[in-house]
Amino acid sequence: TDFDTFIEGLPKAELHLHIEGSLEPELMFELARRNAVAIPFASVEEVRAAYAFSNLQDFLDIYYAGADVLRTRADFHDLAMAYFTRAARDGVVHAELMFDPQTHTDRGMPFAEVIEGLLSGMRAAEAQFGITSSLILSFLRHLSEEAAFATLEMAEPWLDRIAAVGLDSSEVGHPPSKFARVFAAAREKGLRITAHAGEEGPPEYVQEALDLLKVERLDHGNRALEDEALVARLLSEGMTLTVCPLSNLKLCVVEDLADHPLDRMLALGLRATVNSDDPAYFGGYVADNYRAIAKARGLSREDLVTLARNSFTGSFLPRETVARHV
Ligand code: ES4
Ligand code: ZN
Repeated sequence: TDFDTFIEGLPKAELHLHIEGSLEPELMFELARRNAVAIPFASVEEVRAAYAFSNLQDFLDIYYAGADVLRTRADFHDLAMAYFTRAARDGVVHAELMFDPQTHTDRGMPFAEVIEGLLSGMRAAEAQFGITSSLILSFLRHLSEEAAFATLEMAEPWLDRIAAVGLDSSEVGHPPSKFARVFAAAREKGLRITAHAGEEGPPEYVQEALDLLKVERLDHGNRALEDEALVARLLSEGMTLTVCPLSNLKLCVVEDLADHPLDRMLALGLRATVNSDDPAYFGGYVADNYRAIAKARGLSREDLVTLARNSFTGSFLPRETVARHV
């Protein structure tokens, strides 16, 4: 329809995308064969059937298992290129890719292989599709502060090619306060700051992300809406929220997309954006997320333009580059 064409044609930035979460079952099988890695599935259909989650942890267990087929620099290049090829069709002109180095270094992969493969895919995507991109190194919050510090140290030779640090994985029981010192160290190295907060965790975790990690944007942030004073603070700080509608549905953060708070966020004046999170696992890329939420909540074209504009203003691009996009 016209509306779908409008969504796909809107130039947009993707700010919340776990590159490991873009591993489609087809590529998973190809890499399993290429690397002679056994996977517990007989077919692509069987893999897709296993993607039924009742919460974040359910998903994470299968997501970390899937990442085991990634073994070489070429695998990470191919993973990134597969994402960009798909994202180009959705009107993505800039993407800030989160990657989880610990998922790979803990399996014995050198940090260099992971990041050089991603950087090579990012260069190829800029040449082929004109999509610009940057990297967000995400710490796994279920692991220790010490492990996060070790990861930051591994990244040292590539700091000029990493835009920001993030915080992901199992939220409840792993509050931002656990990583306050690591984030302070990252900030001192000139890295930008984001963190997942308020996906499953309480509003207090969002507050900690602001006060202790000094986040410049908030990944998810849904549960911030439970605290009026916190909403007022997010408004006054002009905080960007990277919202992921299909992720929220698949991980049961919302029961139904019809209950999703995205338009409430926009009505409050919050700088919400729409993103795909882990598109291979949650059933859609960024335009699918725009389409699904627009239909479920009756968003107008004006709302979609606002969301796309917010994706640039909330990006870690330099001001003058943002100005060219908005
Ligand atoms: C994630 Cl949806 C989500 N939440 C937290 N951590 C993650 N890692 C990959 N996807
Ligand atoms: Zn996420």
